[in-house]
Amino acid sequence: MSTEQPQRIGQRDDPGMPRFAGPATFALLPRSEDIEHADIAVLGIPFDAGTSFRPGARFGPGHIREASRQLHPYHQIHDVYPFAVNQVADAGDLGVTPYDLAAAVASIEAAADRFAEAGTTLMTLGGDHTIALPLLRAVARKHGPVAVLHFDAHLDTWDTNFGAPIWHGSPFRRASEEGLLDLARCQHVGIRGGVYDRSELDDDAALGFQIIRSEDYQVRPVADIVRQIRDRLGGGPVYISIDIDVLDPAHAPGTGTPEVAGLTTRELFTTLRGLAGLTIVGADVVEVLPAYDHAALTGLAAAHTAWELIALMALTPSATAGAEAQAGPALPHR
Ligand SMILES: [Mn+2]
Repeated sequence: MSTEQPQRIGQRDDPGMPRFAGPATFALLPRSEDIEHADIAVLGIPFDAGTSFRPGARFGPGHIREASRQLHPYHQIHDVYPFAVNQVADAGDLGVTPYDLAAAVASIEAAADRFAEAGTTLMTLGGDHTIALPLLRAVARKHGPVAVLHFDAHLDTWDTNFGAPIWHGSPFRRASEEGLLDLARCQHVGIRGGVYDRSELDDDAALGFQIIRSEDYQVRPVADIVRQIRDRLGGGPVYISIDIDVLDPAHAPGTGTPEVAGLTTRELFTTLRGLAGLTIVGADVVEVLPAYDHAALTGLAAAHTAWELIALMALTPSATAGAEAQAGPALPHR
């Protein structure tokens, strides 16, 4: 255990600039070029060429950043200052071609490799769900096969669509086939709608996933669901992928393939808050479409979801946790 902790640079602290003004980095955190090293980088991937229904997730990262201005430094449920435990920075958007899906996926994978080599964990803002595949390739290259905790209305273990093997409905099938996943430890949460045939559920199980349906939240206590998830994930590395359409359209209307009868933001957050202590090696929040959003509901849900994930990363055993997790914020904030 090291006793010397580097000084973290936290959220913007300018008494002359209210939080609703000025450039919207994620949570008003420093840009990655303004710091020496990021333990966690918030990276936007404005890519939606893999979408099957409504397009527009390419505009998700900017929308989520705008909605993240009200994020504060202290997490009152976990009693932790996430930006003091880890140096978190906004790495901006990754420039990827909108015209060549294979090239885009390759450049996402290469970028994710660079972050992994630098010892930076990615908190990615999508973008459509296709991006989970190249992100998982990089994570598995570093950590070996990982558990995926996948919040979504849909399985996303489908095969091809219009003959295309890589699209936003297939990332976890491809990841499973490529050996990126620990097949005994993957978990869907919030599944409903969008199944063509019962055989898809058999395929999904063979690909390594267990299902907790949206319906479960109506009939089971959340604490019981959390226990099941923790039992499934065990102690190894976990990648958390959150399709914002896991939420009911009442809570997240701005998304590509909305499905009714979904989770509330409170159910999602209570579930996430039950996951302290997992070894989280990467995460994404995807499928935010500002063009279909109202009153920034979806942007707010996504921004705060990303913050919940960053808070969980502060409680990851391998983080530079311990004393500093309970200490005050590294810098003044407002
Ligand atoms: Mn999805």
